[in-house]
Amino acid sequence: MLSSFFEDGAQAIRTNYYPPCAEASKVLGASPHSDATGLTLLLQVNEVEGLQIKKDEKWVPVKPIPGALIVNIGDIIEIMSNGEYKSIEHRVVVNQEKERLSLAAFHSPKAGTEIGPLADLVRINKAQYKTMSLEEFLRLRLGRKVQGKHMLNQMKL
Ligand SMILES: O=C(O)CCC(=O)C(=O)O
Repeated sequence: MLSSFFEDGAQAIRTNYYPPCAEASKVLGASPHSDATGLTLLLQVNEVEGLQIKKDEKWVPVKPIPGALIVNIGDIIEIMSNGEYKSIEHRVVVNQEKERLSLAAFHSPKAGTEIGPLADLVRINKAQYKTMSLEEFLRLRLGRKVQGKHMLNQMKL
């Protein structure tokens, strides 16, 4: 079962601060990427808009809702679910007048986990992704420029 890989897994928390920018239309706060995690929980702390998700090849803003957590599917869930659940590509735009704060909690499986389509799923459908250790997956990911879903696409068979 998918959840069992995340028992005793790791949680990493990052605070993001985006200062106001006079040239807001010319820059990005965060480049397009999907998270190299299982699930990410994200809080748009001071309720300033900025997060956008890619849907049908268009960037769609995610309006902050006070106190609401956004749940983003990461690449590890896409791979383990053999593509049944897709990781979400997202980016952050900045605001001309207002600063923005967000808090992201990234959840990964325990060390030593094999990252690949779950055995039960590949009995039904052909594996769509390569399998490698979590450590190798993270080494590959961290050694590359963040560029949309590029790294995940390279794991496709
Ligand atoms: O600031 C946000 O809303 C998103 C942050 C993000 O994508 C990240 O920390 O990886």
